Amino acid sequence: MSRIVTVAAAQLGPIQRADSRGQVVARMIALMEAAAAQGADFIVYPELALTTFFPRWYHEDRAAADHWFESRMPGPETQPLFDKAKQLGMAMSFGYAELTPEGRHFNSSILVDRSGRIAGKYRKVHLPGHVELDPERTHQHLEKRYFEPGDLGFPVWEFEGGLVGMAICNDRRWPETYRVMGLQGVELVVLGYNTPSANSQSPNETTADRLFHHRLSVQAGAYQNSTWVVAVAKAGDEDGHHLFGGTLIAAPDGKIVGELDHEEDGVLVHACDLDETRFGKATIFDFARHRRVEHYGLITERTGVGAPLGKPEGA
Ligand code: CDV
Repeated sequence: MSRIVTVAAAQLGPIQRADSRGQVVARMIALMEAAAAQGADFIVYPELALTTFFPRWYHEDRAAADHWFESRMPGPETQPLFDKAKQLGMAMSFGYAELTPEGRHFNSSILVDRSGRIAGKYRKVHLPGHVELDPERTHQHLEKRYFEPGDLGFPVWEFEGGLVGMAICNDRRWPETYRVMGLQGVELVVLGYNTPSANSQSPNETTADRLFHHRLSVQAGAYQNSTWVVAVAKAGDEDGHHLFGGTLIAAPDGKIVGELDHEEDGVLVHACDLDETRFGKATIFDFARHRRVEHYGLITERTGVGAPLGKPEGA
Protein backbone atom coordinates (compact mmCIF):
# COMPACT_ATOMS: atom_id res chain seq x y z
CA MET A 1 0.00 0.00 0.00
CA SER A 2 1.21 3.44 -0.93
CA ARG A 3 2.46 5.58 1.90
CA ILE A 4 2.23 8.76 -0.13
CA VAL A 5 -0.24 11.38 1.00
CA THR A 6 -0.62 14.17 -1.52
CA VAL A 7 -1.26 17.20 0.66
CA ALA A 8 -2.61 20.57 -0.43
CA ALA A 9 -1.68 23.43 1.88
CA ALA A 10 -4.64 25.71 1.16
CA GLN A 11 -3.70 29.25 2.07
CA LEU A 12 -6.53 31.73 2.49
CA GLY A 13 -6.04 35.37 1.66
CA PRO A 14 -7.60 37.93 3.96
CA ILE A 15 -11.13 37.55 5.33
CA GLN A 16 -12.73 40.85 6.27
CA ARG A 17 -14.89 41.40 9.31
CA ALA A 18 -17.94 41.86 7.11
CA ASP A 19 -17.41 38.67 5.07
CA SER A 20 -19.99 35.95 5.65
CA ARG A 21 -19.30 32.27 6.38
CA GLY A 22 -20.97 31.49 3.06
CA GLN A 23 -18.45 33.65 1.16
CA VAL A 24 -15.54 32.01 2.92
CA VAL A 25 -16.84 28.48 2.43
CA ALA A 26 -17.23 29.22 -1.30
CA ARG A 27 -13.54 30.23 -1.40
CA MET A 28 -12.56 27.10 0.49
CA ILE A 29 -14.50 24.97 -1.98
CA ALA A 30 -12.73 26.68 -4.90
CA LEU A 31 -9.40 25.86 -3.26
CA MET A 32 -10.51 22.27 -2.78
CA GLU A 33 -11.36 21.97 -6.46
CA ALA A 34 -7.94 23.40 -7.38
CA ALA A 35 -6.30 20.93 -5.00
CA ALA A 36 -8.23 17.99 -6.47
CA ALA A 37 -7.19 19.07 -9.99
CA GLN A 38 -3.58 18.81 -8.84
CA GLY A 39 -4.09 15.31 -7.44
CA ALA A 40 -4.34 16.15 -3.75
CA ASP A 41 -6.08 13.78 -1.38
CA PHE A 42 -5.76 15.79 1.85
CA ILE A 43 -6.40 19.54 2.03
CA VAL A 44 -5.29 21.64 4.99
CA TYR A 45 -6.74 25.10 5.68
CA PRO A 46 -5.58 27.67 8.25
CA GLU A 47 -6.45 28.48 11.86
CA LEU A 48 -9.89 30.11 12.33
CA ALA A 49 -10.47 29.55 8.64
CA LEU A 50 -14.12 30.60 8.60
CA THR A 51 -13.78 34.18 9.86
CA THR A 52 -11.50 37.14 10.09
CA PHE A 53 -8.91 36.82 12.85
CA PHE A 54 -11.43 38.18 15.36
CA PRO A 55 -9.20 38.12 18.49
CA ARG A 56 -7.89 41.46 17.24
CA TRP A 57 -11.31 42.96 18.10
CA TYR A 58 -12.18 43.84 21.68
CA HIS A 59 -15.69 43.11 22.92
CA GLU A 60 -16.24 44.37 26.44
CA ASP A 61 -19.07 41.89 26.79
CA ARG A 62 -17.38 38.59 26.09
CA ALA A 63 -20.60 37.01 24.89
CA ALA A 64 -20.77 39.60 22.11
CA ALA A 65 -17.94 37.61 20.45
CA ASP A 66 -20.00 34.41 20.31
CA HIS A 67 -21.16 35.08 16.78
CA TRP A 68 -17.62 34.23 15.61
CA PHE A 69 -18.01 30.71 17.05
CA GLU A 70 -19.50 27.49 15.63
CA SER A 71 -21.85 25.63 17.94
CA ARG A 72 -22.26 22.79 15.41
CA MET A 73 -19.74 21.16 13.10
CA PRO A 74 -20.77 20.71 10.41
CA GLY A 75 -23.43 23.37 10.69
CA PRO A 76 -25.67 24.75 7.97
CA GLU A 77 -22.95 27.07 6.61
CA THR A 78 -20.13 24.51 6.69
CA GLN A 79 -22.14 21.53 5.41
CA PRO A 80 -21.37 22.42 1.74
CA LEU A 81 -17.65 22.11 2.50
CA PHE A 82 -18.17 18.62 3.93
CA ASP A 83 -20.39 17.69 0.98
CA LYS A 84 -17.76 18.82 -1.54
CA ALA A 85 -14.98 16.97 0.30
CA LYS A 86 -17.04 13.77 0.30
CA GLN A 87 -17.89 14.19 -3.38
CA LEU A 88 -14.21 14.67 -4.27
CA GLY A 89 -13.03 11.97 -1.85
CA MET A 90 -10.80 14.55 -0.17
CA ALA A 91 -9.69 14.37 3.44
CA MET A 92 -9.42 17.77 5.12
CA SER A 93 -8.38 19.74 8.17
CA PHE A 94 -9.37 23.26 9.13
CA GLY A 95 -9.50 25.51 12.15
CA TYR A 96 -12.54 27.24 13.66
CA ALA A 97 -13.77 28.80 16.87
CA GLU A 98 -15.65 26.13 18.80
CA LEU A 99 -18.50 26.83 21.23
CA THR A 100 -19.40 23.65 23.09
CA PRO A 101 -22.89 22.72 24.31
CA GLU A 102 -21.62 23.50 27.84
CA GLY A 103 -20.73 27.04 26.76
CA ARG A 104 -16.94 26.53 26.60
CA HIS A 105 -14.84 28.28 23.96
CA PHE A 106 -11.87 26.79 22.17
CA ASN A 107 -9.65 27.58 19.21
CA SER A 108 -10.03 24.20 17.53
CA SER A 109 -9.16 22.25 14.42
CA ILE A 110 -10.47 18.98 13.05
CA LEU A 111 -9.44 16.10 10.83
CA VAL A 112 -12.19 14.98 8.47
CA ASP A 113 -11.79 11.74 6.57
CA ARG A 114 -12.72 11.13 2.93
CA SER A 115 -16.21 9.99 3.89
CA GLY A 116 -16.91 13.30 5.66
CA ARG A 117 -16.57 11.88 9.18
CA ILE A 118 -14.80 13.96 11.82
CA ALA A 119 -11.94 11.65 12.73
CA GLY A 120 -10.11 13.89 15.18
CA LYS A 121 -10.30 17.15 17.07
CA TYR A 122 -7.55 19.29 18.55
CA ARG A 123 -7.94 22.37 20.77
CA LYS A 124 -5.16 24.96 20.78
CA VAL A 125 -2.98 24.60 23.85
CA HIS A 126 -0.60 27.58 23.59
CA LEU A 127 -2.85 30.63 23.52
CA PRO A 128 -0.90 33.84 22.94
CA GLY A 129 -1.95 37.37 23.77
CA HIS A 130 -3.85 38.92 26.65
CA VAL A 131 -7.23 39.06 28.42
CA GLU A 132 -7.92 42.78 28.76
CA LEU A 133 -7.79 45.63 26.28
CA ASP A 134 -4.18 46.84 26.04
CA PRO A 135 -4.09 50.43 24.77
CA GLU A 136 -0.28 50.26 24.47
CA ARG A 137 -0.55 47.87 21.54
CA THR A 138 -1.06 48.87 17.91
CA HIS A 139 -3.35 45.85 17.57
CA GLN A 140 -5.03 43.64 20.13
CA HIS A 141 -4.45 39.91 20.40
CA LEU A 142 -7.23 38.74 22.71
CA GLU A 143 -7.01 34.96 22.37
CA LYS A 144 -6.67 34.65 26.14
CA ARG A 145 -9.95 36.57 26.49
CA TYR A 146 -12.02 34.54 24.06
CA PHE A 147 -10.64 31.00 24.40
CA GLU A 148 -9.67 28.65 27.16
CA PRO A 149 -6.54 26.52 26.72
CA GLY A 150 -7.14 23.25 24.92
CA ASP A 151 -7.99 20.27 27.10
CA LEU A 152 -7.28 17.42 24.68
CA GLY A 153 -3.47 17.36 24.66
CA PHE A 154 -1.70 16.63 21.38
CA PRO A 155 -3.20 13.35 20.12
CA VAL A 156 -2.02 11.58 16.99
CA TRP A 157 -4.49 9.65 14.83
CA GLU A 158 -4.21 6.84 12.33
CA PHE A 159 -5.38 8.77 9.31
CA GLU A 160 -4.87 8.49 5.55
CA GLY A 161 -2.59 5.48 6.01
CA GLY A 162 -0.24 7.32 8.37
CA LEU A 163 0.05 8.90 11.81
CA VAL A 164 -1.25 12.46 11.74
CA GLY A 165 -1.41 15.18 14.38
CA MET A 166 -2.54 18.78 14.54
CA ALA A 167 -1.30 22.01 16.06
CA ILE A 168 -2.51 25.59 15.78
CA CYS A 169 -0.43 28.69 15.10
CA ASN A 170 1.46 29.64 18.27
CA ASP A 171 1.83 25.93 19.10
CA ARG A 172 4.34 25.70 16.25
CA ARG A 173 6.87 27.75 18.21
CA TRP A 174 6.99 25.28 21.12
CA PRO A 175 9.20 22.18 20.88
CA GLU A 176 6.92 20.36 23.33
CA THR A 177 4.12 20.42 20.74
CA TYR A 178 6.07 18.35 18.25
CA ARG A 179 7.81 16.14 20.79
CA VAL A 180 4.57 14.99 22.42
CA MET A 181 3.38 13.99 18.96
CA GLY A 182 6.82 12.64 18.05
CA LEU A 183 6.52 10.28 21.00
CA GLN A 184 3.39 8.87 19.34
CA GLY A 185 5.34 8.34 16.12
CA VAL A 186 3.78 11.23 14.23
CA GLU A 187 4.54 11.28 10.50
CA LEU A 188 2.56 14.33 9.41
CA VAL A 189 1.72 17.40 11.48
CA VAL A 190 -0.79 19.82 9.99
CA LEU A 191 -1.16 23.30 11.38
CA GLY A 192 -2.75 26.58 10.42
CA TYR A 193 -1.87 30.07 11.56
CA ASN A 194 -2.78 33.77 11.58
CA THR A 195 0.39 35.67 12.34
CA PRO A 196 0.47 39.47 12.32
CA SER A 197 3.33 40.81 10.18
CA ALA A 198 4.27 43.29 12.90
CA ASN A 199 4.95 42.75 16.59
CA SER A 200 3.22 45.60 18.40
CA GLN A 201 5.55 45.11 21.38
CA SER A 202 8.75 45.08 19.33
CA PRO A 203 8.63 47.78 16.63
CA ASN A 204 12.12 46.97 15.28
CA GLU A 205 11.13 43.42 14.39
CA THR A 206 10.61 43.18 10.63
CA THR A 207 8.23 40.89 8.76
CA ALA A 208 11.34 39.11 7.46
CA ASP A 209 12.40 38.48 11.06
CA ARG A 210 8.99 37.06 11.83
CA LEU A 211 9.00 34.82 8.78
CA PHE A 212 12.44 33.63 9.83
CA HIS A 213 11.10 32.59 13.25
CA HIS A 214 8.15 30.87 11.59
CA ARG A 215 10.36 28.80 9.29
CA LEU A 216 12.89 28.12 12.05
CA SER A 217 10.18 26.72 14.35
CA VAL A 218 8.48 24.57 11.74
CA GLN A 219 11.70 23.24 10.25
CA ALA A 220 13.11 22.41 13.69
CA GLY A 221 9.92 20.61 14.68
CA ALA A 222 10.02 18.58 11.49
CA TYR A 223 13.70 17.68 11.73
CA GLN A 224 13.85 16.92 15.46
CA ASN A 225 10.92 14.54 15.22
CA SER A 226 11.50 13.32 11.67
CA THR A 227 8.03 14.25 10.51
CA TRP A 228 6.41 16.13 7.68
CA VAL A 229 4.96 19.47 8.76
CA VAL A 230 2.40 21.35 6.70
CA ALA A 231 1.99 24.96 7.84
CA VAL A 232 -0.82 26.99 6.32
CA ALA A 233 -1.40 30.73 6.58
CA LYS A 234 -4.33 33.04 6.51
CA ALA A 235 -2.57 36.00 4.99
CA GLY A 236 -2.85 39.57 3.78
CA ASP A 237 -4.63 42.68 4.94
CA GLU A 238 -7.65 42.01 7.16
CA ASP A 239 -9.48 45.23 8.02
CA GLY A 240 -6.20 47.18 7.97
CA HIS A 241 -4.19 44.58 9.91
CA HIS A 242 -1.62 42.59 8.00
CA LEU A 243 -0.94 38.85 8.38
CA PHE A 244 2.12 37.30 6.77
CA GLY A 245 1.96 34.40 4.29
CA GLY A 246 4.76 31.84 4.24
CA THR A 247 2.58 28.76 3.74
CA LEU A 248 5.07 25.91 3.51
CA ILE A 249 5.70 22.20 3.71
CA ALA A 250 8.76 20.94 5.60
CA ALA A 251 10.14 17.45 5.02
CA PRO A 252 11.27 15.08 7.80
CA ASP A 253 14.86 16.26 7.29
CA GLY A 254 13.75 19.80 8.08
CA LYS A 255 14.09 21.13 4.55
CA ILE A 256 11.33 23.20 2.99
CA VAL A 257 10.02 21.41 -0.10
CA GLY A 258 7.67 24.19 -1.18
CA GLU A 259 6.50 27.61 -0.05
CA LEU A 260 3.88 30.02 -1.43
CA ASP A 261 5.22 33.45 -2.39
CA HIS A 262 1.95 35.42 -2.21
CA GLU A 263 -0.76 36.38 0.26
CA GLU A 264 -3.88 35.37 -1.68
CA ASP A 265 -5.98 32.22 -1.81
CA GLY A 266 -3.81 29.45 -3.27
CA VAL A 267 -2.73 25.83 -2.90
CA LEU A 268 0.70 24.32 -2.45
CA VAL A 269 0.56 20.62 -3.34
CA HIS A 270 3.21 18.09 -2.43
CA ALA A 271 3.31 14.29 -2.45
CA CYS A 272 4.49 13.53 1.08
CA ASP A 273 6.07 10.07 1.30
CA LEU A 274 5.44 9.03 4.90
CA ASP A 275 8.18 6.41 4.64
CA GLU A 276 10.68 9.28 4.41
CA THR A 277 10.09 9.76 8.14
CA ARG A 278 11.63 6.36 8.87
CA PHE A 279 15.31 7.18 8.49
CA GLY A 280 15.41 9.96 11.09
CA LYS A 281 13.21 8.00 13.47
CA ALA A 282 15.53 4.97 13.24
CA THR A 283 18.83 6.85 13.55
CA ILE A 284 19.62 10.22 15.15
CA PHE A 285 16.11 10.66 16.53
CA ASP A 286 15.50 7.08 17.60
CA PHE A 287 13.92 8.22 20.85
CA ALA A 288 13.96 4.80 22.53
CA ARG A 289 17.75 4.55 22.18
CA HIS A 290 18.84 8.13 22.71
CA ARG A 291 16.44 10.04 24.96
CA ARG A 292 17.47 10.46 28.59
CA VAL A 293 14.22 11.13 30.40
CA GLU A 294 15.93 11.03 33.81
CA HIS A 295 17.30 14.48 32.94
CA TYR A 296 14.13 16.01 31.54
CA GLY A 297 12.10 16.29 34.75
CA LEU A 298 12.09 20.09 34.79
CA ILE A 299 10.17 20.16 31.55
CA THR A 300 7.02 19.02 33.31
CA GLU A 301 7.89 20.09 36.88
CA ARG A 302 8.37 23.75 36.03
CA THR A 303 6.25 26.02 33.88
CA GLY A 304 8.31 29.20 34.20
CA VAL A 305 12.00 29.74 34.84
CA GLY A 306 13.24 28.91 38.36
CA ALA A 307 16.54 28.81 40.23
CA PRO A 308 19.56 27.33 38.41
CA LEU A 309 20.40 23.77 39.43
CA GLY A 310 24.18 24.04 39.01
CA LYS A 311 26.36 23.64 42.08
CA PRO A 312 30.10 24.32 42.41
CA GLU A 313 32.19 21.33 41.38
CA GLY A 314 32.70 19.00 44.39
CA ALA A 315 30.05 20.67 46.56
N1 CDV B 1 -2.66 33.18 16.11
C1 CDV B 1 -1.48 33.10 16.76
O1 CDV B 1 -1.30 32.23 17.59
N2 CDV B 1 -0.56 34.04 16.48
C2 CDV B 1 0.70 34.12 17.15
C3 CDV B 1 1.19 35.55 17.21
C4 CDV B 1 0.44 36.32 18.24
C5 CDV B 1 2.65 35.65 17.56
C6 CDV B 1 1.76 33.28 16.46
O2 CDV B 1 2.50 32.59 17.17
O3 CDV B 1 1.94 33.34 15.25
